[in-house]
Amino acid sequence: MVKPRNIAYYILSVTLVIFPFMCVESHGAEPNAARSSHADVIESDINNDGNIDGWSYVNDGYIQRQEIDMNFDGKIDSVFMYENDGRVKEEILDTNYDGKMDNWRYYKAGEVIKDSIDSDYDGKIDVWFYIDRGRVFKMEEDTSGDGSPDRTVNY
Ligand SMILES: [Ca+2]
Ligand SMILES: [Ca+2]
Ligand SMILES: [Ca+2]
Ligand SMILES: [Ca+2]
Repeated sequence: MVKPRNIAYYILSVTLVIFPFMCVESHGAEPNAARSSHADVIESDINNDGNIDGWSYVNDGYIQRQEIDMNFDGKIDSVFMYENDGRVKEEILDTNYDGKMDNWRYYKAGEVIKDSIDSDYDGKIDVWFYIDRGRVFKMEEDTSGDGSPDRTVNY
């Protein structure tokens, strides 16, 4: 069972890993690339091993989507979608790096409002957290394994 306090850990872990990438990108990308007026992909080699591990999809000067191979195993494990103001809109993560996404986070005005997790990595979401201003107020859980929630906890 996933406990609510894990949320803080998840958010922290992502916040920590995303910043190095943003820094690398600002060094690696051409200065005008982010301001191009057409859809574009900026590739980044985050760990400088010669293999591309980050892709930023830019449209009309805005980064709309980033796909990152955080553990450099050749498989994308983190996808970030952005609002036009640069704030994250949605995150999709493969937290155990098994090649299957297992964590979907939705943001509103820069804050996570829903976190859907496949906690046993069987391909089906089994825990849903609902969050308001950093606080989990509801958890839903699929205890029967059919992919839809059958237990609700309000906090
Ligand atoms: Ca690399
Ligand atoms: Ca990976
Ligand atoms: Ca996974
Ligand atoms: Ca599951």
